[in-house]
Amino acid sequence: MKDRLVEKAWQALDKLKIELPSWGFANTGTRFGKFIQAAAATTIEEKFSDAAQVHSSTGACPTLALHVQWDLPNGLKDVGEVERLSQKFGVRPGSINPNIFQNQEYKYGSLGNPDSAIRKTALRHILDCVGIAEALHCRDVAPWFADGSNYPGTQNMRQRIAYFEEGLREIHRSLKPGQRLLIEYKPFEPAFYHTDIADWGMAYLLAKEAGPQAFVLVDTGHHYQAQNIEQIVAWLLHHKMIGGFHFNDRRYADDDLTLGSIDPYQVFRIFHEIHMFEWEKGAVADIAYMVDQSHNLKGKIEAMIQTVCTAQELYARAAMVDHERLAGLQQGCSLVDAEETLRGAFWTDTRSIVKDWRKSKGLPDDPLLAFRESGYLERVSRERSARNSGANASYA
Ligand code: RM4
Ligand code: MN
Ligand code: MN
Repeated sequence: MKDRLVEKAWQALDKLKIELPSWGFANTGTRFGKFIQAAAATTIEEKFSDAAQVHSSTGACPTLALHVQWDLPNGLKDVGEVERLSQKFGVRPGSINPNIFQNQEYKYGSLGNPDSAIRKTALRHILDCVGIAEALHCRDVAPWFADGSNYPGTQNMRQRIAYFEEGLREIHRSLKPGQRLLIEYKPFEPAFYHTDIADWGMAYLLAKEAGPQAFVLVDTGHHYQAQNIEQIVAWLLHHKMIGGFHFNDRRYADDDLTLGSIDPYQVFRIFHEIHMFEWEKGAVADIAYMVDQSHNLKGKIEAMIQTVCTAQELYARAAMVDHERLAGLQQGCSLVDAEETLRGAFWTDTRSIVKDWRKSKGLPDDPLLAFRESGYLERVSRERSARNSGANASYA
C-alpha cells in the first residue's frame, strides 16, 4: 500500500505536462555571441525531432511551442508542414508565439509604437498567429513584447498603455472560443528605462481590459531580485488570472538557466501555492507549463531533460505537503510547526518516487541515461555538424 502522501505525488505527476520551446533546440546564445553546437537544430523538422527525444524519455512533454517567423516563416502556408511533422514525431504544436521584436520596424516598439502603421503591422502579425493557432488547433497565443524605452522623457508611457489596450482588445476579438491570449511581462531588456508590460500588475490590467480569454503568463526569470514570485502566483490564482508559466531560473536577470538550478526552494514554493490552491478548491488550476530556456553552454536536449526531471521532482515534493495539517497550523498561527511542515516536504527526496512512477508508466527510470544510451546525440551531431559549423557566432 502506497503512503497517502506518495499517492498524492503520483497523482500530481500524472497531471504535469510541460511544453518545450522550439527555440531551445537551436543555436542561441548571449548577446555577446554564440557557442555553436554541432547537434543544434536549424530546421523545424530537427526541432520536432529533438523535442520528441525529450518526450519519449520523460513522457511529460507532448507539445512544442512554436515561434512564428522562426518556425513558420511563411505563416499560414507552413501549417501543413507543421502538421506533417507533428504526426511524424508524435509531438503536437503547442503555444503559438508571435515575433514582434526582431524586425527592423520594431526599433521603437510594436503594439506600443508611436507610428500607427507599425502598430498595424504588429497587430496584423499577431492576428495571423491567432489564425495559425486555430488552424493547428492550438489553444494559446503567447506574445512577448519587447516594447519600452531607454531614456526618460523619450516616450509617452500613458499613451502607449492606450495603444496596448487598443491592440490587445482587437486581438482578443479575433480569438475563437476556447483560445486564450497569454500576456507575458518582463521588467527590463531590451528596453532598460521602461518596459510597457513590466510586471504582473500591468499584465493583469491589460488582460482584464482585453477580455475574458486573456490571462497572465509568469516567466520565472522575469522578476527583480528577491521578488516573492509565489505571492504573485497566489494573487493570480485568487483572481483566476494565471494562464501559464515559462520555466527557467535566473541569478541576475533573464539568464534562462535550468529550472531550480539556483533556487529549487523558490520553484517548490511556487508549486506549493498551486497545489494548496487545488487542494482547497478541489479543482485543477488550468495552467500551461512551458520551458523557456535557450542554453548556450549545456547540450540542449540534455538540458531540457534535466529541466523536466527537476520540475517533476519539485512538483512531487510540493504535492507531498500535508495540506490538512498545514491549513490547521496556519489557522492556529503555529509558526514553527507550519514552517516545518512545508520544509519537511521540501527536504523529501522524491527522486525514487518519480523513478517508481516512471517505471509504472513504462518509461525509462533515468531519462537522461536513456537519452545518452540511445546514440541520438552522436547521430545528429554527425548529420548536422557541417551545417552548424557555418553558423554565425559573432556579436559584432
Ligand atoms: C523573452 C521572453 C519570451 C521568449 C523570448 C525569446 O525573454 O522570455 O518568452 O519568447 O525571450
Ligand atoms: Mn518567456
Ligand atoms: Mn525571458
